[in-house]
Amino acid sequence: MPESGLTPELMKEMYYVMALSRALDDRLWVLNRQGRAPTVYSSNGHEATQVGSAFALRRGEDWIVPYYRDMALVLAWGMTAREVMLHFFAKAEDPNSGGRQMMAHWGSGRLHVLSTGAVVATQDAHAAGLALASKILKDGRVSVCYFGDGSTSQGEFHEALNFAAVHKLPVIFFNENNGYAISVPLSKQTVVQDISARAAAYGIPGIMVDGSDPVKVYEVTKAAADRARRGEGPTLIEAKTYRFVPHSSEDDDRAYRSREEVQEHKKHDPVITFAERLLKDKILTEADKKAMAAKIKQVVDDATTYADKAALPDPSTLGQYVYGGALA
Ligand SMILES: Cc1ncc(C[n+]2csc(CCOP(=O)(O)OP(=O)(O)O)c2C)c(N)n1
Repeated sequence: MPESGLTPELMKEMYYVMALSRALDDRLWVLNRQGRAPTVYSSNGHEATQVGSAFALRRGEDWIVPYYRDMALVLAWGMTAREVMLHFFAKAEDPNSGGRQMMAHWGSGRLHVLSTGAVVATQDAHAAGLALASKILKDGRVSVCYFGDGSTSQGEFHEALNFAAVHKLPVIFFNENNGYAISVPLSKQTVVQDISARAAAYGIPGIMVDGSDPVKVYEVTKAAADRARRGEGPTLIEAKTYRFVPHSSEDDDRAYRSREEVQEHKKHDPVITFAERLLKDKILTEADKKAMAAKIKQVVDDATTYADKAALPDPSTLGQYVYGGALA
């Protein structure tokens, strides 16, 4: 067992969440193409990055500040498949926003998921603010915000890192670097190709990690969370990852990246490679894997049927939750 405390049981659970997220994601694309679900934003390809980091934190107790790419993250954090589907169908029972927010804009008071802002990088400043509150309240919580590589060109990214570093706030800035901001490659965003290098400008650690390996992601996140809880301040983590599908269901990625490039990355598909590793290490058996796949199919079917049949928000409630009235 690694020093970080990652047990075989937890690794199995990690794999289950990664595979569940992928299956839900696949279903969402089908529903979208059938005209039944609006826009899909995928965590497809980012599962190891998101699940590995979530498992290293106090799930449901610390704060996460996600962005639209983070379905596997919120599933690992405790959101159910039904809740995810209710959100994508914009139903009244959706715990994220009661069907009011854009698709994949997560939020849960119950689980300590800060409501997602659609303007990229604003979540970095929100996370610094949450961490300032934790420091004042001495509640021992760490705030972790997640964001793409493109968003680091925004001023808020730099402002948040600087403020958090100056005040030694218990926050982790977690970059999911998939090399693109929709059609814009990282090389057109910045000449510095490693986002983690930017940490030096703010005097905080910048850690780069292979985002296709959930165990490595777990370990660096755990170290950053321990450092934050010791009062030593923020860490910038950069997980190198890749999205296997277009930016969203409204995008056609054939316009800006070759099929060969996508296929090359798929050789390191984290859902497949992690299963292979667990089988090789005898943490998972073929029978376990088969049983998990059957359970996942049943969970995804149940979530789809449940959300499909659920009621739409009552138009008379339109003004609720705009400036107050916490959701679940
Ligand atoms: C300030 C701002 N500019 C533009 C947009 C439109 N937009 C939404 S997602 C996105 C791409 C962001 O890419 P990146 O941060 O790399 O994350 P990824 O989607 O690749 O995970 C853009 C430009 C926005 N939401 N906010």
